[in-house]
Amino acid sequence: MRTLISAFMLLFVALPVKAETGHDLWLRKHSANPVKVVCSGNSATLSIAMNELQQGWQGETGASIVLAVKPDKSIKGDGYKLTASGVQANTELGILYGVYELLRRQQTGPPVKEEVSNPSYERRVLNHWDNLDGSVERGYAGHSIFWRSGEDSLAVTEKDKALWLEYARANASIGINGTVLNNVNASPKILSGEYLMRAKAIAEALRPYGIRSYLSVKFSSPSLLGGLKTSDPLDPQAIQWWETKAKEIYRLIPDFGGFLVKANSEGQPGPQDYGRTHAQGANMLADVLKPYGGIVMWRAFVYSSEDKDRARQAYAEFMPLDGQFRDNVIIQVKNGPVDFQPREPFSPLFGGMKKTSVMPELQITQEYLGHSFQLVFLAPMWEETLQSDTYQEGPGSTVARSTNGSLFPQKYSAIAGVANIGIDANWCGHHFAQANWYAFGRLAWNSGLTSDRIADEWIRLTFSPNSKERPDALKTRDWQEKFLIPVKEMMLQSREAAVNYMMPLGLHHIFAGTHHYGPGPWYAPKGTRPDWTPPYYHQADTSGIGFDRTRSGSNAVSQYHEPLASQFNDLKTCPEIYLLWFHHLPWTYKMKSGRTLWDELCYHYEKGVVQVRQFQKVWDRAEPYVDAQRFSEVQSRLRRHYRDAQIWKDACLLYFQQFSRLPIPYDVERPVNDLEDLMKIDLKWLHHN
Ligand code: GCW
Repeated sequence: MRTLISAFMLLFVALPVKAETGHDLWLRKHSANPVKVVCSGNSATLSIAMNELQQGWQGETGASIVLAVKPDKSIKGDGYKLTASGVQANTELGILYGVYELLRRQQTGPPVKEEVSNPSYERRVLNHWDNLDGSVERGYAGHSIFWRSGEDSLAVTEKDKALWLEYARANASIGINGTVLNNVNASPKILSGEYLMRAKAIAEALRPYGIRSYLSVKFSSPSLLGGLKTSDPLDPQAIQWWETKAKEIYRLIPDFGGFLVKANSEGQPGPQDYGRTHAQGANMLADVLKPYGGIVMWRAFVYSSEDKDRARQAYAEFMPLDGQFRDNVIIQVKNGPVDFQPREPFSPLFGGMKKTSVMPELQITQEYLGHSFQLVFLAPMWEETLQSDTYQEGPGSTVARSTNGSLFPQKYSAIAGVANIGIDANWCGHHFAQANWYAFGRLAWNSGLTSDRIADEWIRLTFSPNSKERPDALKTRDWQEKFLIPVKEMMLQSREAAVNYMMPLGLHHIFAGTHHYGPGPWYAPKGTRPDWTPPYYHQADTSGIGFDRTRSGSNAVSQYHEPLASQFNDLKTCPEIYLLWFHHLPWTYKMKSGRTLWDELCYHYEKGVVQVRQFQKVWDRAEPYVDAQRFSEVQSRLRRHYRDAQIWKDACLLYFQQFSRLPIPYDVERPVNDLEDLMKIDLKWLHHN
């Protein structure tokens, strides 16, 4: 008998977990228990809500759930109330969000009490940097899900529609309610009749899930597409061109959200080409969209090669315009003052403007954080930004509160994330990159969520064993101890690990070439704009390293409110994580640890590499709990991740050592690559990617 039992148990343990491509994201199918759903209305959105409950109910068999669209003062916007009997909301979309939360709770705990959940930001928008030929700028998960090249580029197929529905469902399940369908480096063609027809088809697929469509527009479209002599925002004909265009768009897409504009930035046209300000340009478009309830998300990502500090420029240019923007304009600001680096202090434009709505732009796609080759969970980075105190209205004026309408009345509040989505089977290239899409949605809904909670939910939803396939034990303690806890810990450490092996202690933008993947602190080909080369940012020489942004340097510190300005300015109080962002220091500068700056740098690079090596072990140990396909795909990427972390460390230490002229501490592992070789391959990184 005993042999029989052990043979039987062996069978269970050896049973392979069914291969998964990752396409189901955090919405993997589970066999549902029967449930009775009573709903107070009838619409496409409510049908989805009912259907989701019936397909996914994990609660008590035969339970009865009431979905009630009924006003309640404690519920705001598309928020919802969960009660013992079901979901209540002011809007149908609120019901749908409540249903997704209910189902999520059934899989992840904690149990549902009577509770209200309201969104932190009213507009929770993905930005797709998708080009009309199907390529995706800074996309690492295959081609666009919206656009393609070739003869059938504009035909809307059943396959397209099915994919857009899946995309809409995934977004709605985490509260995302808007999407910009094309790249901010916009082609004027997006506003042509044929492309608008395709946008209409996409908008129709997304609508029942509560996702509004938006478009990025090129400011010079009246001339480029309309053949007008000028696109001057004050020119009556140019204005009329936009008015006619808006009318056409709203006829096709009645709930169209509005425009996203990258103007006078990195070669894009803008109002300044006609001697007008950002406010004049944005307001013209805002007036055009106003009758339809549309908004303009106007980006503040501007910098010119003339200024000696790129980090100061967006603030310098936009602050004088505070108060001049219409109430349906929102200034869209990247989380840091430079450009989505592994770590930046928050942009001083948060907490700067008081009479203008400002929205954060986060980058979900890992342009500067290892593309889809490296496992980097970004929630800790976003949490760091959103919880940073701007001191705009005294202590407690976090970036989140200074942008979500809590500190000043704003007609609209919004947050954007640059999408990491493509047509790869698993949507995001790396299975763990799905967690970043998930985290963006969850934080946009509730900016107070912790990274720990988000990771916990995501792992349970994405990897928890299906009870039909695995014995119960694997679902509970064993699974939690051997899978959930170590994998979560790996995710939570992964961003700091990336900072360590790429750019510790406030270093930034030391990537090779234009691909922003591998290291290139040396990269400065003749004729390249200095602000597009790493030496501009690290300023390393024999006297030391770092960018002096103190009062005696570029004075970028003065753009922050007190006490931050003085804190960043003063070496004694500047947090070491931002040290070389704000200060240029000698190699022998003494750190809080008692080590020299040079030694401390070496230890950070070393630590990052060791952390990734450890991630490999965590994952290998997790093998029994993951299906073979996802296991081996992640395993193989972690191998590359480790090799590339090693390259980062060797490249940076050997390059900077030429200036520090100091030995690498002997308890740090020796570099295994030669600097000369690494410098030769820097451009080839491009071909790897
Ligand atoms: O980070 C930089 C990217 C560009 C991008 C730009 C922007 C869409 O390297 O590819 O262009 O930012 O945000 O506009």
